[in-house]
This record gives sequence, structure tokens and C-alpha cells, in this order.
Amino acid sequence: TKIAIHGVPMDLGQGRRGVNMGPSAIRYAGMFDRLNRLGCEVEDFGDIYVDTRQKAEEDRSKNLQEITRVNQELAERISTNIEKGYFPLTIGGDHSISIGSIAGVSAHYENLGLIWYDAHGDLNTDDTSPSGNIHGMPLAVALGLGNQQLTNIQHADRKVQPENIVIIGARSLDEGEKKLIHELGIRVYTMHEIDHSGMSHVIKDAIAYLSSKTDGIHLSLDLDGLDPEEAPGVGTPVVGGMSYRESHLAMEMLAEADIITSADFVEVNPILDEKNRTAQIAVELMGSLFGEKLL
Ligand code: DIR
Ligand code: MN
Ligand code: MN
Ligand code: MN
Repeated sequence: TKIAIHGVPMDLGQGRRGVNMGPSAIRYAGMFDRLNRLGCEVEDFGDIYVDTRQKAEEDRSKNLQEITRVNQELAERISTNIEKGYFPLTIGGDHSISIGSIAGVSAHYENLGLIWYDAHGDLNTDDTSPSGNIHGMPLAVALGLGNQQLTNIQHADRKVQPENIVIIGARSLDEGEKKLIHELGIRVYTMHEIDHSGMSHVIKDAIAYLSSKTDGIHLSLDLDGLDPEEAPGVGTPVVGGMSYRESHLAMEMLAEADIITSADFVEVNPILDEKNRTAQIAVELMGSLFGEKLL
């Protein structure tokens, strides 16, 4: 695999600063060598500039203008990468950057699938968001819902279809998100399903559900999907998450199925972390996603 890395030092999509240092922390944890050793051809395109100056709030969705600008640029870069045969791998930065990565990817697939590995649904819109934080909105934006400035980044006829989405690891959903999940029939594997049936069953089920109807699958992995006891370096930790082992199993099974065509690893905040553990886990999970095995 030929991998194109983009760092997006974005912290404007949520309330805690420091997540802009996520790309550095992930590189520091040895991402390049880890993927290179697996035989991947890795090209690091560096970081996209983000103007993180603090200013008075103008929009209902906080920092809308700069988040829009950055995501447009990311979408263009990723689209070009795909034309050249790369697997785009985006490192964040808060989850608002998935708006751009999905917009860039979706231009190249008729029926893009999404695996949303996250404690949250990220299905809020301008109207439903309790926080105004755009990192709680990217999955809604991928569906074409919410602020038009954000939804316009993605091509109008390439919105992701609700039946092509699975959410894995959810345990914190706002009222508007629950409503949308029911209305659209989005498949959600909550922590209940994972506890009850096991990660192995959940991933098999998700693969069976998505693989026949999609022509590409984007994995969006929010590190807060993992339990904060194991991955503490995230801005919005939620107790009772997926374990380190469950997460590896998930990545290994996705690697074996060979269905993932692009990915994001987001929300690593080294300021809140313990000795860069969370970035380290991100890199280890990337290893598994790209086929690393013990023997
Ligand atoms: C919450 C938190 N649902 C919001 N979302 C987070 O602000 O919309 N997403 N933390 O990762
Ligand atoms: Mn989250
Ligand atoms: Mn089942
Ligand atoms: Mn998220």
C-alpha cells in the first residue's frame, strides 16, 4: 500500500486546546517507521496550516470560517492523493477534520461506506448541537445535514447514505443524535452490543452489512472510542469504552477483510495524556490496520 499522510493540527472544533499537537504526538510515537516496516510506501505530506488564533465567536457553530477553509484544503489534497493511487491517512486534530477527509474521498466512490469508531455519534447539526462544537457534527455533515457551508465542501451528489454507515462504541449520544439515528436507521453498535456479543461478532456483522453495498470504506477512528483508562489523552473522555485489545482485534479483522480504503485517527491531545500513551496506541492501531501481525 502507498500511504499519504496529512496532519491537521486543528483544535477549533472543540473546547480544549492541545489537540492541535496531536499530529506531532503521533509522529513522535513512530508512525512513519511502523508503517514503513510493514512494507507500506509512506509519504508524509506534512501539516495543513490552521490559524488557531483565539477570537470572539461569530457563528453558532464555533470557528466555522477557519474550519471550513481547512477542510476545503484537506478535501482537495486527499482527492489528488486518491487520483494518484494513495491510501489517504489523516491524523488530527479534532474530529471536525473528517469533514474534509470524507469530502475528498467521497468524490471517488459511488457508494462510500463509513465506520465511525467513537464514544460519540458526531451527528449533531447547527440546530441540535448542545455545544456548538463542530467536532460533534462531522457524521451529520457526511450525510449532507447541518450547516451548508460545511455540507458544501462535499459534492452534492456524493453524500454518504445512512445505510452505508456503522457507528462502533457509542456510549454518549445527544437527543438530536438519537432522533436522527432512529429516523435514518443508522446501524449503531453501542457498548451494550460489544459487551453482549463481543467485538469479533460486531466487526463481522459490520463487514457483512457494509461490504456488499459499498465500493470503498472510510474508517474514522476517534481515540475517545477507547476507554479513557487506556487512552487518557482525549478532550471528551467517556467511561466504559472499548479496550486496547478489542480495538486491536477490530483493526486486525478490518485488515484481514481488506476493505478499508482511507482513514482518520483523531482527537489525540498530548497535553491531557500520560507520556504520549494515546498517540502510541494510535500508532499501534495503525500498525494492525495495515496488517501487522505478531508471527
Ligand atoms: C457532544 C460531544 N456530542 C457535542 N461530542 C464529541 O458537543 O456535540 N464528539 N465529543 O467526539
Ligand atoms: Mn468522540
Ligand atoms: Mn448480530
Ligand atoms: Mn468524534
